[in-house]
Amino acid sequence: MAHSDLSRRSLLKRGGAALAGLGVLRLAGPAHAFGDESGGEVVPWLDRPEPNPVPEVIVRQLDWERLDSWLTPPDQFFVIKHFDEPKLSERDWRLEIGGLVARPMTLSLADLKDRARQEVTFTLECSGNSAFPFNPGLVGNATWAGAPLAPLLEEAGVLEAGTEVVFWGEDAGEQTWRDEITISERFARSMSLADAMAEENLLAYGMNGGDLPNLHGHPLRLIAPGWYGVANVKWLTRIEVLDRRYQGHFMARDYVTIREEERAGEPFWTFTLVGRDRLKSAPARVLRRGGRYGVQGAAWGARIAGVEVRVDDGPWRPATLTEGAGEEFAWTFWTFDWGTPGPGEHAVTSRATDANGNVQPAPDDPLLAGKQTYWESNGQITRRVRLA
Ligand SMILES: Nc1nc2c(c(=O)[nH]1)N[C@H]1C(S)=C(S)[C@@H](COP(=O)(O)O)O[C@H]1N2
Ligand SMILES: [Mo]
Repeated sequence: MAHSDLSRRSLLKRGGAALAGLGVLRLAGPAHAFGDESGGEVVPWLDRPEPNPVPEVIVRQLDWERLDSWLTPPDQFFVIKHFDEPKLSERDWRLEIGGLVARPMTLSLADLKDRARQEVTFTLECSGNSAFPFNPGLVGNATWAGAPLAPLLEEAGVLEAGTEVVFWGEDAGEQTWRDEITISERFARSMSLADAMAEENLLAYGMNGGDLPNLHGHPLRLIAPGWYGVANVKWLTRIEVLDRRYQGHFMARDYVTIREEERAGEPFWTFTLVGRDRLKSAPARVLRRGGRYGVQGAAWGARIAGVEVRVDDGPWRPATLTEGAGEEFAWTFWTFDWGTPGPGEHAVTSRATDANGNVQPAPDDPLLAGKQTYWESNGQITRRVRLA
């Protein structure tokens, strides 16, 4: 028996999503990404990113001071890879859909491109972004194009026992478990069947109007809007339906948030999967135009209702939302009129509020202060600048 109620619901919703997708397609361009606050001279931050100690994992990062287009060009889009990247030939590559399905499938890239094409503009953030002084730029925004995942799972006919969907990459590397087992493990992540069936999930072969570049998962990756980067499996070759959680390295060891909480006056430790995006913002750069200063930045991780900026220990003052305001999955750019502050060194902090009234936490918020692992570091970001 198939999950027919899930199927019907996602069929109903899909038509609307496809239309909405057309509405959000924008062309990359340096023009007015931040409204009419654009232009002027960048005043560099005093705090410079530290040298990247893991260049084989963090291959590329966003340079905030150069941020001038709402869609991030692929050659400026951050790259994270845990293993050597595979080079897959489009001709020989196949996607398998198997496990607890009535009709296992093998699809070529042409098969996928023959299906209805759907687009979504989604800001991808690595959950480790800004956790260290060397990685402030693990975030980018792109319009992804591909075949929606839900109809494929419907066609494969997920059996009643199927509850979890695993996405396998072709890349693999050595992992040691319990100090005793050393094996070659493929990159893989899973999510619940209900999460996998979300109408916005894509088997993506396109990025910003072009093909998916190799470092971003060519020829096919999962795009799961609203989920941290790690869920968006690159170099996808197999989708498998299981009747239990998948517990590979990137589900059960890495990308697990360990947090100390206090319950009844006692320390209490929790271990949770790094899953959905968290509300976040960052000041991108300070601009001087004539004698006036402005701060530009971005906010993402939820539908953004507002952004405020604080200079030094001053009051929080509202910024103006510009490009992307109202988007569900893409970042919103904002701009803050700083006026004519005096010369000297200043600290600039931003905080975002989402459509449900949640506020981006301060770094000393208990939720963040008790966190022992570095993933999901969505605390407010402070940058320092010296004005002439
Ligand atoms: N197959 C595979 N998929 C992967 C990864 C990987 O190492 N291998 N890294 C994940 C992580 S942790 C992130 S943050 C994103 C980064 O996507 P990008 O390199 O396209 O920006 O890819 C995810 N998908
Ligand atoms: Mo990541």
